[in-house]
Amino acid sequence: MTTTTSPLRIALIGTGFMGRMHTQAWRTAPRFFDLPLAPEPALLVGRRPDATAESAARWGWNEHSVDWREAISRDDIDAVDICTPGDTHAEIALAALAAGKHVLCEKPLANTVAQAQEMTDAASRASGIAMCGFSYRRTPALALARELIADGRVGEIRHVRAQYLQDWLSDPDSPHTWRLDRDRAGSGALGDIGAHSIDTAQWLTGQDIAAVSATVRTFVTSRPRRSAVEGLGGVAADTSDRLPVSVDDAAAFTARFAGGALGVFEATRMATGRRNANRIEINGDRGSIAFDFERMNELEVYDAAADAAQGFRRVQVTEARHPYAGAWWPAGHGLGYEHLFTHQAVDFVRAVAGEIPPSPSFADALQVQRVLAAVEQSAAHDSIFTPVAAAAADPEGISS
Ligand code: SOE
Repeated sequence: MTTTTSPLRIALIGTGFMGRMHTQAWRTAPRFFDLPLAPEPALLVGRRPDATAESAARWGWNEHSVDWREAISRDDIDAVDICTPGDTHAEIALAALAAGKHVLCEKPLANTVAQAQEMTDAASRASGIAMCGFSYRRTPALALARELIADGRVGEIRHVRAQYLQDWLSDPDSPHTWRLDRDRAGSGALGDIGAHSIDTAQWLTGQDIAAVSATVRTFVTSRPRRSAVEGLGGVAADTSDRLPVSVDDAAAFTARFAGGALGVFEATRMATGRRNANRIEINGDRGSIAFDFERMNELEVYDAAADAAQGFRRVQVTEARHPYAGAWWPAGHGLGYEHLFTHQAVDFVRAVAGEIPPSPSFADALQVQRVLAAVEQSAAHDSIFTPVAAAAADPEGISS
């Protein structure tokens, strides 16, 4: 293993799910991969002093703060890792890039196309690198799928079928969170998980989505205030103290890809029984690939030139020659969700060192943001809905 003394001093902003996940990634990456720089967990930034101090101590950060500007103003910070809600991404990233820091920003890049554009413009002028955290790009099976598609193994792509299904909001009394507030999160299932599908689809196919036709639904329009539900001592209290939900619970859209493929997308947090089913299937004229994150170590591959009776083959993507897998366990001993973030940290460090380009770049993430905006715009006009009764009564109207 290469030993290096050159540090990459990280400031991580945000102590929620993603802050915890990125922490483990920074700590694990140099222990399993040869890296050109040594990531150092230098500064953890949170909002609440006591909780931030406790997290910093528990997770092994050298210092902590409740002011993200400290991460920007200090000369002994090289990279800023943004794990906060979407409404703060632009301000923090713009300040960090202007100060010459490298930036890793959680997805979706921003809450609006205008913010994402400003961030992308700033990244193109900056001395540091800028990367967005679409973590599923670092799933070995999806990275293998990308290699197969680039090698022409599925041929000309005709269909992209992507579903991202979760169910953590299916109970109407599950508490309100910032993810249900449009001002903070930008959108709902669409931006939170649909954005992953959009990024994965464009990255796998090498084709941008050029047009969409969409619909979105909010099934539960208010949810109990978290503090009211938890009550004193964790006892369920008052579910009648409710806050409005201002984002979508589910989104569905069809898409035309620039290269001619037809896409069908669905993102929901209300699919009972589906915990984190991030699925994608791609069909081309020479074959297909299919993936479901609930079986993340497997890729289904179909080769149309082989005997059709063989059907799809299930490839265990755990061989040393598969992307990322060689750094871990013997073949057949699978990886988990956290490994995506370790791989992301590895690739970020390599990008900082100039070994590989940052992927996804802010420009890639801006393209995702444009698709999100197009979906919302289409849904607002309900453009795919042709009333069945009206069409039957006016067949001329259908063909015109
Ligand atoms: C919540 O829906 C969430 O944590 C997303 O925000 C992540 O991006 C996804 O990987 C898992 O689900």
